[in-house]
Amino acid sequence: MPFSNFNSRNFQLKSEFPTFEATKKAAMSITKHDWTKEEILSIYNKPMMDLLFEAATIHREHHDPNVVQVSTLLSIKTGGCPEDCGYCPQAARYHTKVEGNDLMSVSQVKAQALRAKSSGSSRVCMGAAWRNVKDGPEFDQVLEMVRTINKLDMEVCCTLGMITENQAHRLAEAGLYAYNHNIDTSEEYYKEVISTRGFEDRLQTIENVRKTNVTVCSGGIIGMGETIEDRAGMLVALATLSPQPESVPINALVAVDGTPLEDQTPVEIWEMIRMVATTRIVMPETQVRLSAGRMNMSREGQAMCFFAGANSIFAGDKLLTTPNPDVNEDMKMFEMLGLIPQKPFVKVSQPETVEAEDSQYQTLGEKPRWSRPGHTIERNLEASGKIKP
Ligand code: SAM
Ligand code: DTB
Ligand code: SF4
Repeated sequence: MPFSNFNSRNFQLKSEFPTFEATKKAAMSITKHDWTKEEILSIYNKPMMDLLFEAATIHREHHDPNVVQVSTLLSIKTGGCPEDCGYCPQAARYHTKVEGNDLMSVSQVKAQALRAKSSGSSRVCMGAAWRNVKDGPEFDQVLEMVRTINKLDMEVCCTLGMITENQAHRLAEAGLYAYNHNIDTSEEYYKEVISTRGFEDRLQTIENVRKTNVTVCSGGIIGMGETIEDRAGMLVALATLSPQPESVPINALVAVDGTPLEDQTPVEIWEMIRMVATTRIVMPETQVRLSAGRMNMSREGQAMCFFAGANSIFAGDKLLTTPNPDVNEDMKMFEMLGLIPQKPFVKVSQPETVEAEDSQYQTLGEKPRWSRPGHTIERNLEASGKIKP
């Protein structure tokens, strides 16, 4: 194809895009919270060199570009999840190779956290394959894990599914630093991926976390068959939250055999770079996390993501159930790029831990009515074996 015919994103019409000054002004000092889909799309679709330059400039105004926060994931309760999230290897209904495990013990978690700390992580993120948290002995055990890791002077993050306001307060009291709850994609595309819970429930959980001092970590996944408009829609939903999430993970789908999305074509690194850069521009203060999917990214690709504003990663050779680059490989990459791991509690000070016996919040044994839309998603039904293709 001759270069003169190449205009897949209509790059020739420079006046269609907001000027750099306009983008910068929007992102400077007072964080803009009224982003529209059109504004975000016009940033996402900029010529790559303009996009990179603008994102990197904004990144440098708000962060040290050579510092990257390193977090270690720990799957404290693996597999057997009742939800039908089309991307997830831990959903019980799909035929994946994930082996389910009961909740880990506090001492196992402590040992893993110490290992993570010694390998340079400042944060531990504990994930449970739950739809929502239920009050009872298992939640009490998770609270004890939070207390234990906070006492190791590491940032503690949990991702346990939907939680009530009371549960958020109990986690905060235990010393939780962050709660991860991804909106995953746009509200419109969410219905094509998950039928067992609603987008509004995700927002409600984020709102519940916001009633405490726990910071919010919420992002999503690209490469699930969504359009660029959906990616922009997801960023609108996050960037118009006030305050914006302190951390936004951008995951590239890890297509796992047996899940409904097993055949999705991997996203191009350029799409990841565009998504990271756009996230950086619309949420200048947030920690943008280059999350799942790094196994398919070259060092050069990841370096471009850091240049475009990514300033945190998950380290360790496993995410929750899927592979992630080896710690030594990441260390070499940091060395080569001159990157420094961020110390804990730089952005928000260390929360205090209140012991269980001094708690002000009681177990309420609530039975919250999280929604269950239950609409039909053909590919989810096919993958769960209810309909044979
Ligand atoms: N069960 C809880 C929940 O759904 O909130 C917490 C664990 S869940 C595995 C955490 C997040 O991991 C999901 O919201 C999703 O964004 C991400 N995730 C899960 N499977 C993934 C995959 N195959 N590729 C990329 N990201 C994935
Ligand atoms: C997030 O956004 N990505 C992480 C963390 N938050 C919990 C999880 C990625 C999971 C990838 C699939 C797996 O390993 O099971
Ligand atoms: Fe369950 Fe979370 Fe996986 Fe959905 S993403 S199936 S809720 S573990």
